[in-house]
Amino acid sequence: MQITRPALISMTRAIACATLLSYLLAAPVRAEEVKAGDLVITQAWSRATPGGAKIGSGYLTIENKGSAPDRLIGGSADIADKVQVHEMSMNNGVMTMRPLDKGLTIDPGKTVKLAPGGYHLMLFDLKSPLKQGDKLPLTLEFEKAGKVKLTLDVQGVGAQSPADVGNAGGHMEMKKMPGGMKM
Ligand SMILES: [Cu+2]
Repeated sequence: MQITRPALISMTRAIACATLLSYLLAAPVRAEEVKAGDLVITQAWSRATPGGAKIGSGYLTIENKGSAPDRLIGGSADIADKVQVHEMSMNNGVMTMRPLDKGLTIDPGKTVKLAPGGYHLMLFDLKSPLKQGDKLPLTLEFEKAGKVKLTLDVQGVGAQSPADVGNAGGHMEMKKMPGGMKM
C-alpha cells in the first residue's frame, strides 16, 4: 500500500488494520501463489499414498497472463525418480491415462487445472510414502517460463481438492529458480 498523504496515515492505517483483520478472520484457506514469468500457479497439492504405493500424483492450477502460449513439459522431485505430465480420460467406460509427450499447453489468457480425473502430475518410484500434512518440494519445467519451484500440500488419501486441507495458512516457500537449477 502506498501512502502519499501524511494526514491520512492514521485513518488509512486503521482501515488497513480492520481490513486485514476481517480478511484474516473470514479468509478460508488461501493457496500460495507462485509467479513465473507470465504464469501464476496456485492450489498445488497432492494426495497421501497408501502403504507401499510407489506412485504419487500432483495437482495444480496454472494461469497464463501473458500473450503467448507456454507448455508444461515435465518436472522433477527429490522424492521421486521421475515426474511426468499425464492426462486421464474415460475410454469406453475405462479410465486410462497417458503421458503428454509434447507437454500441456497453457494458452494466453487461459487457466489450466490439473485435478483428479483429468490432467495431473505423476510421480514415479517414490522413495518414501507421501503423508498427509507433508509439504512436498517439486520443480516444474515449462518451455518458456523454465524451471519453477513449488511445494505440494499433501492431503488425505481420498482428497478430491486442495480445499480438503486440514491446517490452514501454512507459509510455503515457493520461488522461481532464476536461471538453471542449483541443488
Ligand atoms: Cu498418471
